[in-house]
This record gives sequence, structure tokens and C-alpha cells, in this order.
Amino acid sequence: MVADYGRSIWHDAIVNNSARPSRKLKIMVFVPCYNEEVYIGSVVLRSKYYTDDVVVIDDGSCDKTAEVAQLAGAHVIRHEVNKGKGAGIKNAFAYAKKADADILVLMDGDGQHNPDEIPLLIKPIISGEADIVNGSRFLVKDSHNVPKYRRFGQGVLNVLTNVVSRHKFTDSQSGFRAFSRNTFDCFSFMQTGMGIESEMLIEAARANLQVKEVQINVRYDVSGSTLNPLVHGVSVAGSIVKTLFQQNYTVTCGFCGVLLLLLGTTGFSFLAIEPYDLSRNLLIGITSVSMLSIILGILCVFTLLTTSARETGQVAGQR
Ligand SMILES: Nc1nc2c(ncn2[C@@H]2O[C@H](COP(=O)(O)OP(=O)(O)O)[C@@H](O)[C@H]2O)c(=O)[nH]1
Ligand SMILES: [Mg+2]
Repeated sequence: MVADYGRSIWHDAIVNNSARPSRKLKIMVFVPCYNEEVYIGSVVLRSKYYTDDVVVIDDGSCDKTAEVAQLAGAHVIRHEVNKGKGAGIKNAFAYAKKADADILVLMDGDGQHNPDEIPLLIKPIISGEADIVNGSRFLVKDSHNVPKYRRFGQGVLNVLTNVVSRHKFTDSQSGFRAFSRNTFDCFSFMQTGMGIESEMLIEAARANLQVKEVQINVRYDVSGSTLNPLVHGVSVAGSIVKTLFQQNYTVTCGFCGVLLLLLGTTGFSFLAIEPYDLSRNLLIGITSVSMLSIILGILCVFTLLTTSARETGQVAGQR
């Protein structure tokens, strides 16, 4: 017999919600997967308790993930080759938009998340409190069973994500999230891999979307991870920095400016130290490149300063 815990919240959230009583909401659960044949059947069946629309995105798995998911009753989207979790999530959003979903729930396919917590995630969206709900392992202090080394790595990634987004998230790497339909067009999906979790939060914060966090339970007695945690952490950290450069004109411009200034100055220093051993052509080459670097560097730093001033003015104007 299935516990009534989830269904009663579900019932409260949907049936007793006076804010949007006019039509039944279409809630779709998407499960991005790579080689999850052992767990995916249970994830799909338990999610189907809450919605008929369970979609598994099988990202070129080498095992029977797609077959098991289909047998369990999910709709399966298959990538012929492995494209990464970010690519899978991009596909999920496109599918949800086409299917006219009201709420999209993302959940991992490795059995670490509890489908009975789907109602907890969607409730703040239905009540109008949030556009996005982030299932967090660390919202309530000391209530988590996350191994210590993971907690440390997650902490570092949280700090990076929070600095870039200028927001305070307690779990930047959570794969258990819910999104209302008004967010479906808000993401760029530039990160195709695991960096997508941070990228989405950074973009949500920049778009001023209401993000609420709710405490979730994550299991660590199942296999749990596709990648080695260190490789995973370093690659996500790299992608957060990449997101910063891709999305922040000021930082990119400033970085290029400083780099060019350094290059130009180094070139001139080089000339000053050993000008006589160089051939005429090399001398002309280094001088031209150094001059150009310094001019471009000054232009970039100037642009950086004017952009910052403009942004500061805009922020001050908004207050
Ligand atoms: N679409 C897609 N999903 C992936 C890929 N690698 C892992 N996943 C899925 O992403 C979810 C989280 O991955 P996992 O390795 O467990 O991450 P961790 O729990 O944060 O260490 C699981 O459902 C995986 O099956 C991938 O290359 N593509
Ligand atoms: Mg996992």
C-alpha cells in the first residue's frame, strides 16, 4: 500500500487551490538519464503516481534504460549519442513547451530523489509563491545525510554560483527542481553538461525570477554518480566561470583589456631589454603587436569602466 503522504499534499495543492481553480494543471516530470537501467523503472513508476506525463530523456545510454523506462510507462526521448545532461534538459524544456505544460519537474534517474516529494516541489508554484522551486539538500542545517567530501565540494560550487548570480542558493547542484511555464523561455542552455544546474540558477537570478528552496531528502545508498566527484566538481567549477564570461559583457571586456594591456607591456619591456639582437622584421612585428595590444587594452578598459558606470547608474535608478 502506497503512503498517502504525497497524494494528500498533491490533492491540497491542486484541488483545494482557490487561486487557479479553472482547469486541471498539466504537470510533466522529466528525467534526464544516462545508463540508469537499474533504477529508472522504479523512478518512472513512482512518479506516475503523481502524473501521467513522465518523460525520460535517454542520452545515448549503452544499457537498457530506454526499454525499461518505456515498459514502466514513460514516454522516451532518445539521443543517438551522448550529448550531456544540459542537452537533455534543453530538450525537456522544448518538449514541455510544445506539450503546453504548466509545470515542468526535473528529477534524476538514479533513484537518489524521492518522487513522493514532487508535490512539495510544485506546491509553491501552484500557490503563486515561486516561479522556480529548487529542491535543496542543505536548507535545514544538519538534516542531511550527504557524505562530508561531497558537502565540501558542493559548498565550493555554491559559493561560486552565489558570487556569479549574486543570490543565495543553498544547493546549486540539485537535480530536483520545478519550473512554472513562465520560465520556459528564460534559459539559454549554453552548458551542455553538468554545469547546467548552476547556469540555470544564475540565469533565473538575473531574470529576477522568484526562486524558492524546499528541503528534500537525497539517498546515498544507491549508486549515485556517473562521474568521479573530483572530475565532476572541477568541470562544474570551470563551467560556472565560463557562464560568467559568456553572460557578462563587463567581465569579459575587462578581462580581455587587462590581458591585452599585459601583452602589450610585456612586448615593450622585451624590446627595451634586448633591442639590438633582433632582426628588423621581428622588431617591427613586436612593436606593431605591442602598440595594437596597448591601444585595444586601453579601449577595453575604457569600455569596462563606462559599462560599469552605466550598470551602477541603472541599479541606482531602479532603487
Ligand atoms: N542526459 C544526460 N543525463 C546524464 C548524463 N550523465 C548523467 N546523467 C544523469 O544526470 C543525473 C545526475 O547524474 P549523477 O551522475 O547521479 O550526478 P550526481 O548525483 O550529482 O553525482 C542522473 O539521472 C544521470 O543519469 C549525461 O551525459 N546525459
Ligand atoms: Mg546522482
